[in-house]
Amino acid sequence: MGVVVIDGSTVRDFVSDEGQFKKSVDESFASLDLNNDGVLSRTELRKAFESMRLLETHFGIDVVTPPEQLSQLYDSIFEKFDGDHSGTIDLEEFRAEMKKIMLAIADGLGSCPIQMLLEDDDHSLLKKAADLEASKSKPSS
Ligand SMILES: [Ca+2]
Repeated sequence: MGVVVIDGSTVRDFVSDEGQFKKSVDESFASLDLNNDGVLSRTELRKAFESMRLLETHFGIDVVTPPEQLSQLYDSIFEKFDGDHSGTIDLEEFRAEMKKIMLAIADGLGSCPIQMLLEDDDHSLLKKAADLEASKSKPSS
């Protein structure tokens, strides 16, 4: 485990680096598409958000949300992603919505840095954002 510090600009830089962001989002999509049919189902999306711990925790602080309310939340998230109401989420829909979510997180963070505790095997987008910033702040040779 390690601790990274990120703020709004960390996340914003990550999103605006289009090639890197697309690659990261595509990787997430592939890892979330459990049955490899090229789209995300309701269940797959829910698993995704559970693993990102975006809803259960508010930036590292555990918040207990009643299961019923959580289900409603996941439903409304799914509807948001599923722009054409096809009942599944394709890669384009996923890219577009992840971008919005990351920018919303950036807005929420503003210029107040937060510390995130990360597992070694953490592949979340916020972790990738932090990695990107870390790689940029190293002196280039
Ligand atoms: Ca699938």
